[in-house]
Amino acid sequence: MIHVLVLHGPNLNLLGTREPEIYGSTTLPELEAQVTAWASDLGIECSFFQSNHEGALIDALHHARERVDAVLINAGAFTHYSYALHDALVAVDKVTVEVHISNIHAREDWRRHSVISPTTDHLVYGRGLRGYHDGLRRIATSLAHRAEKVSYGSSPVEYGELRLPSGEGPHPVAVLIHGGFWREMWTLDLMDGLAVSLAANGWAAWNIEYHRVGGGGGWPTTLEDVGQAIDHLKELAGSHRLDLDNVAAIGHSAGGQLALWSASRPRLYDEEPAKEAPLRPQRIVALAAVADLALAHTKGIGDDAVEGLIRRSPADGAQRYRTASPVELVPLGARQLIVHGDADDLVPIEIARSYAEAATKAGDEVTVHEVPGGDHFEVIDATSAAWGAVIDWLG
Ligand code: CA2
Repeated sequence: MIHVLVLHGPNLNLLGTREPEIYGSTTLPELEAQVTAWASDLGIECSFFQSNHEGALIDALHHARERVDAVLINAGAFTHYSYALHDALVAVDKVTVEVHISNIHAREDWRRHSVISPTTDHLVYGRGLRGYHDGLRRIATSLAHRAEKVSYGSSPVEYGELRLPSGEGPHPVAVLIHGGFWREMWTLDLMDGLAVSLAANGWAAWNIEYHRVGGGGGWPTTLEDVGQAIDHLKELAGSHRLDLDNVAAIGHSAGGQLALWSASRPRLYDEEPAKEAPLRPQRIVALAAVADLALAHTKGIGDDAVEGLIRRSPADGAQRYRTASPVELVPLGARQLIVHGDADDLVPIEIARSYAEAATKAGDEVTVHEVPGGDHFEVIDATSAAWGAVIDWLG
């Protein structure tokens, strides 16, 4: 059993009583009950502490030092200026995930900056209360199987996390590409459960981050990052005994678009610098994927998320779709498994069905696995039957 201290900073005792448009209407005791339930599914036991006083939070951290395995902290407004909390987190030296309910990047300028982030292992923000669940999953998976963080480019977001299976290798490689409608607040932790499961099933899991919209991403940067991250496997193959003849890209939602795209890797624009032969995954798993950008755009999915990615101008809009939308790139020349819940209300299953039909017609070998009653996130739940079907297909 993993023990986690959940710390709530100033004013969070008021949760659910004011500003519901920002923080929701769940009270702190209700949140703690929900967190306890999520934790127990992840094999975690939580203790909770809330204070409006900086020193009391620091004392709680000191006290927890010998008693817990990890810390999940919403430091409230102390986040933005408490160097004392920063130092306490360094001293306690546990796996730590920082969580914020609201999108601190889309509010007052002073909320954008966290002085405790440099000490924490991961930051989750803007996901509402679900952020506490995702933070706990991050803790459970990083304690279950520590990942090696590897940069594939010069920007801080150009990195991936590599987990190797046991055994000598050479290991088949699964590239994991997270979703979140290409937007900045969604990060690679979404795929942590799948990464641990893949490594336990004999795969080297390369879970990648990339520039997202709001943080310098969008066409073509987001696509270039994914290409660069996959090509970086060539640098890692020798030292980590990777089998580059057996690479599968597994993407969820917007990451599904990126995974399908990676099998084709068309030139994005006329002046694109020539690169050595790109590494193209031989197999693709598209989970609840946005496989058709034009159709997704017409349906307005994710609050016009496609518009954010494509940043269309009348002159080059069509060209951008042609280079990025999987349905326009078929045949991809890779074997594909398309997994989609028929109750997905974020990316409707119709997108998967029409894409699979087009890819098959163009000559690709495509297997479709529909998940009865499955929603948008079931397909990235490592304990789901849908994920079991993916592991079987990978073989
Ligand atoms: O988004 C978050 O979770 C925050 O950490 C919450 C902090 C805020 O200072 C951070 O910038 C972001 C404070 C929460 C204030 O909580 C209230 C809750 C209900 C009513 C009034 C305040």
